Amino acid sequence: MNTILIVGATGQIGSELTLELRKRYGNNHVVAGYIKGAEPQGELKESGPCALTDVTDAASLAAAVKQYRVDTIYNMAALLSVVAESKPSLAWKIGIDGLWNVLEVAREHRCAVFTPSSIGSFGPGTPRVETPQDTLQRPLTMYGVTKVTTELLSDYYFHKYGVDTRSVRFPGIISNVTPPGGGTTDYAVDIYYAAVRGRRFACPLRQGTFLDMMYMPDALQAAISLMEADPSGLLHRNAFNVTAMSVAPETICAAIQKEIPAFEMSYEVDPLKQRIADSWPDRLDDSCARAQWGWHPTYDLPAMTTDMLSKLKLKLSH
Ligand code: VAH
Repeated sequence: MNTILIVGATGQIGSELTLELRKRYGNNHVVAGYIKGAEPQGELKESGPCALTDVTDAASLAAAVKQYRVDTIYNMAALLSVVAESKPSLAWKIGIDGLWNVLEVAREHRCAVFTPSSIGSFGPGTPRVETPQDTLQRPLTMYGVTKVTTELLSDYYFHKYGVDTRSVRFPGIISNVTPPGGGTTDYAVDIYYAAVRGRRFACPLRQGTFLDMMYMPDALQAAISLMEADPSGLLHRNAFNVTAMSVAPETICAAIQKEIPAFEMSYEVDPLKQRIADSWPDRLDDSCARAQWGWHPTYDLPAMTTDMLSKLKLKLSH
């Protein structure tokens, strides 16, 4: 077996994905790609090889692929939805010019490529409940525009050049390890930190704002399972709907209060986050992922809440 390169290995998903892949494939088979100013630290740095790979610099990608005989690239470099609205040009540069570089290197060096899409690839015209695998995608955000383009460009490289590209539409991802990185769904992480710190939480999304969410262990499992799947069963490739739960601020709050009855929440709506969230679906239909490569989540809201609270209590105690 050759080697896996994670581009953006110090990001919210990339940092945990790198460690999980090292556990499964062996430390020396998984290279943590990073950019200047975001060097790997601690276990990420000590546990395996690291390489300077800027997704906007094709030569740095090609050098790492050649040096480590990479045959699979997880391209995790992106600006998230809220940040991308303030830096649309940079979001396109990283998300699409960067993807072009990754796909070209993959074409030349025969690498498989995973590049996540998102529920952000849908827009207000998309059916909100049981959102189909194949449906209208007219997002209103630059983040969404980069994600629809990611899906189309990744499919193009598969059909035209045979590059083994695969992708999922991630929902909001909740982690007890890495802090959120400037997204619309960041509140679903911040609320747990507030609860463990004994603080009242001011929620930036309105009551009744349902969004798909997933606990990080399930997100890692989804990416790795898809990349390990038998390609002959993949009728879709870029990108599979995947979800674990559909939650709103009040349902997360109620789940937390079952374990911390004193926890309180108020609402201080952030207009930009609310506008973005209102353009995204309430609940995806992920039956194609379940049928074509055996996707199934492990954590529902109660299980995630119990694990988040216990892990954060430990983390914040020292
Ligand atoms: C965001 N957490 O809010 C990311 C994610 C589906 C949400 O893409 O931008």
